[in-house]
Amino acid sequence: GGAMHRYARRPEGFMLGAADFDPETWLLSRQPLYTEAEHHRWRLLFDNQRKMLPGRACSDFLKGFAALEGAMKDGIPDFADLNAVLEPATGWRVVPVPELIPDNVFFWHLENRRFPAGAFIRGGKPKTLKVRKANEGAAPEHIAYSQVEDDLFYLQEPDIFHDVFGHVPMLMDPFFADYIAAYGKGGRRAIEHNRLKNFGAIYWYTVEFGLIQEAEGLRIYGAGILSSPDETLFSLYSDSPHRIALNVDRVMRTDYVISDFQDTYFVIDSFEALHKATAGRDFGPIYQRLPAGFTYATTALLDTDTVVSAGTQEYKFNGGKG
Ligand code: HBI
Ligand code: FE
Repeated sequence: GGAMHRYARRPEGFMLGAADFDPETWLLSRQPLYTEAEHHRWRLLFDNQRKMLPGRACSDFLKGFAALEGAMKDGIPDFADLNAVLEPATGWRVVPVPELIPDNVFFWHLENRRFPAGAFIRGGKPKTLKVRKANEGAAPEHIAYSQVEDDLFYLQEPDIFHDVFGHVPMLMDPFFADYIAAYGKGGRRAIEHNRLKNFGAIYWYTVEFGLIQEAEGLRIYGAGILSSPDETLFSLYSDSPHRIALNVDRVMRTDYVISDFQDTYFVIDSFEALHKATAGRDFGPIYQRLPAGFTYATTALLDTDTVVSAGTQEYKFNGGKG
């Protein structure tokens, strides 16, 4: 069927048979055997991104990362090793899927504390490594921001590096673990109300691209940022994007950028507050009032926004991808 066709499309590593894929749950019964080249690609990504974390990732990410690092540093992780650490901490497990899975299946796994992680690793060449080296230790105003297609460090779609390095450390945090499970539960209702796009924007601007204000300064918790060295710098240091205090109702009305740096980042004060703002809240009445689709552009600043820093939008107006 269609699913098997998509599954068979993966070039490397997927030497599994049809019996290893469940079309109901979209789960692979096991991870594929990875080639040495794939393990090498992981180590390249891992060693580079690990150096980006101190002073930039939020304290809860660093705590979760420290607990998991032993299972992640020597190549593509075995999910059994990750789960041996993760499951006792928050009841979550990482489970392998062949690629992007349908929304309803994705939400159902989250609700049941299973994080579906792409079992494949991205391709591409590390061709902007030179630019990245020059950026290391450079003052914020001298950092070169660019996104290059076919770059190993540029995320094309959620692969194992994004899903595991970016998402799993935060699942070690009890409040955040509850937040994502609650998000999965809310997904079903969003689909029933035909407001999935609006609901998806919450995930996008928190789980994927969220910033948090800590006592020491602005820090990152979003997995989309923390699995990208370039956006790690851009999100914290660039003058271009807006940084706005998170307001869930506002976020649900806001468009987002899929394949380049964000034009706006939303900032939270704590994961407890984030959990409170969403969990247990009945979005039904809000959905009734929400227009289908988005009201606000990615670059919008509203009178009602609590602005952390207003951006120049220079990156956007220069055409984005460098
Ligand atoms: N599938 N594997 C995978 N990973 C995701 O992040 C994902 C998905 N399917 C749907 C989906 N995300 C969206 O529903 C959410 O981003 C809102
Ligand atoms: Fe993600």
